[in-house]
Amino acid sequence: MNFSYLIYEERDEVGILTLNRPNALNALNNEVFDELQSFLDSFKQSINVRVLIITGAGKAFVAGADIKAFQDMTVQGGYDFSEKGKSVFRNIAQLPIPVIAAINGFALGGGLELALACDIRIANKDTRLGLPESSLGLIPGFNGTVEALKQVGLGHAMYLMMTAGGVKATEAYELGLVQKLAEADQVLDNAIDMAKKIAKNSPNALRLLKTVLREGKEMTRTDAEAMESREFGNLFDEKQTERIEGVNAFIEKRKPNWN
Ligand code: CO8
Repeated sequence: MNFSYLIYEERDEVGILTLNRPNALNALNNEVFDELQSFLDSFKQSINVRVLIITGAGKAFVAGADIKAFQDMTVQGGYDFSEKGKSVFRNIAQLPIPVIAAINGFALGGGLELALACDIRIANKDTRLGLPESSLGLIPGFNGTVEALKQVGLGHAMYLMMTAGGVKATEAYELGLVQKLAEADQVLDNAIDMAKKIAKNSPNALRLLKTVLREGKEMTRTDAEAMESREFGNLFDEKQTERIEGVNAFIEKRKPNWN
């Protein structure tokens, strides 16, 4: 597929999707969302990698939604743009393989919201992350309020959105917004190393972990516990070949072969 704003490559079992609009710090506009959705549509139909990494070209991961598009936006246009972004981010979150955000540079506004739609975040230790919408008279619109609340709690979410200036990656790490820090020029390499480590594990278990963790965070504790027991039990169905292979490989002192 030919894209104007995306570059996709595969390195063995790892897919790398790069947002490539560096002159606008990879800001998200309608065209970028359309391309992301087209990519996801074709990717979902023929996933032949185990882990997807999303990163940005140039000095930013993504510096937010395209602010220039807000000048003439209508009420309906704002709502539609918000829903469009959410739909794309939901499709990223629901991919059946792990998705790592390799935050090479600024992850602001919609950029941090994109990172929060991924499963794990690795950030350049020298960059800044934040939700600066209130400085523009806006609030987050791609699930930032919902995701930040879930991931860092009410006080930290208020702090991030009300101060608006963003935080250093080191502070974002302390808040739990990112899971790992890397030297500026090592972010992608670190993400690939992590992806390879993840790719050694059962694809079925990884898919199930996404479901149980993502759905579990929206449930009551009782329901989440029940779902975990149910899914754990289901792994002992005789058709669960990866569970059989994983356990046998351990007992036979060899590496599992998930294929
Ligand atoms: N939108 C459009 N263009 C952008 C954006 C953006 N978000 N960010 C940067 N650019 C452009 C700049 O305008 C500039 O373009 P030009 O060269 O044509 O003037 C180019 O990218 C380079 O940027 P800078 O010269 O500003 O680079 P600096 O290194 O000096 O600064 C910053 C980098 C600090 C990241 C700075 O660019 C900045 O503050 N950017 C805006 C960050 C921001 O406020 N992001 C939040 C946007 S709002 C949002 O994301 C809402 C999401 C929810 C939407 C809901 C739908 C309705």
